[in-house]
Amino acid sequence: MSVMTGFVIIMAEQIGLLWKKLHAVPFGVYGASKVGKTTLHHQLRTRGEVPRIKERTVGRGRATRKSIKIDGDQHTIRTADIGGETVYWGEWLKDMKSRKVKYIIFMIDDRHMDKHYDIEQQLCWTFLVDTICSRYWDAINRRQKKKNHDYPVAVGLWANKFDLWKDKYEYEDIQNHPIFESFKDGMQKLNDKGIPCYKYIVSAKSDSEMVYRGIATMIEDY
Ligand SMILES: Nc1nc2c(ncn2[C@@H]2O[C@H](COP(=O)(O)OP(=O)(O)O)[C@@H](O)[C@H]2O)c(=O)[nH]1
Ligand SMILES: [Mg+2]
Repeated sequence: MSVMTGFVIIMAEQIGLLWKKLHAVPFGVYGASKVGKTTLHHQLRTRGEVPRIKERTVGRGRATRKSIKIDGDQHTIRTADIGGETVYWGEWLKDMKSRKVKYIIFMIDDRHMDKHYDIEQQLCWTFLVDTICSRYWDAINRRQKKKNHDYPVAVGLWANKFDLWKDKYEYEDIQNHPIFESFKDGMQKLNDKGIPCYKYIVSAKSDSEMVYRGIATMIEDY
C-alpha cells in the first residue's frame, strides 16, 4: 500500500468519525404520561442518577443533540421531549414528520400489570402503531401519502422502571416477560409492515449503561 493510499484511508476514517459526530440520528421518544420520557432525556444529557422529575412536560420541547459513547464507539442522536397526555399525541405525529425520525422508542412502565383497568399505555401504543403503519400522514382524511423513507427504521418497546418491578413478576427470559404481553398485537402489526420492533428493559433514572446500550444497539443493528 502506498503512503498516499494509507493517507487517504486515514482521512476517510476521520471524515467518517466527524460525520457521525455532526450528523445526529433523529430519534423519537414517545409514551403515556409519567412513564419516564423526561427522565430518559435527562439521562441522555447527563449520564448518571437523574433526580426525581416533578414537573409535567407541556407540549413539545425543542429537539437537542445528545452524544452517546459506549465501548469506545460514539453516536450522536437528536430527540425532543414531548408530553404524553392524549392532547399531545398530535405533537408526536408532528415530531415524527418534521424531524424525519428514524428510530422510535416507545416507553412503558408496569401500571397495566398493577391495575388492569388502566389501559392508557395500550391506547397510546395503538395510536402510535396505527400512525406509523398508515400509508398517509393524515390517516383520518387519507391525505399526504408517505414515501418509503417516511417510515421509521426500527421501533423499540422499552419497559422502564425495571428497578421498581424487577422482582414482581415471574419470567424466564426478557423476551417473554409478561409486561410486553398487552403490546404484542401492535408489535406484530409493525413487523408485518416490515418495521422491526424489539423489546428492551431499562431503568432510565438510575442505569445509564442500560440506556446507552439500548440506543447503540438500535443504531448498530438496524
Ligand atoms: N424508580 C424509577 N422511577 C422512574 C424511572 N424513570 C422515571 N421514574 C419516575 O417516574 C416519574 C415520571 O417520570 P417523567 O420522566 O416525568 O415521565 P414522563 O411523563 O414520561 O416525562 C418521575 O417521578 C420519575 O422520577 C426509573 O427508571 N425508575
Ligand atoms: Mg415528561
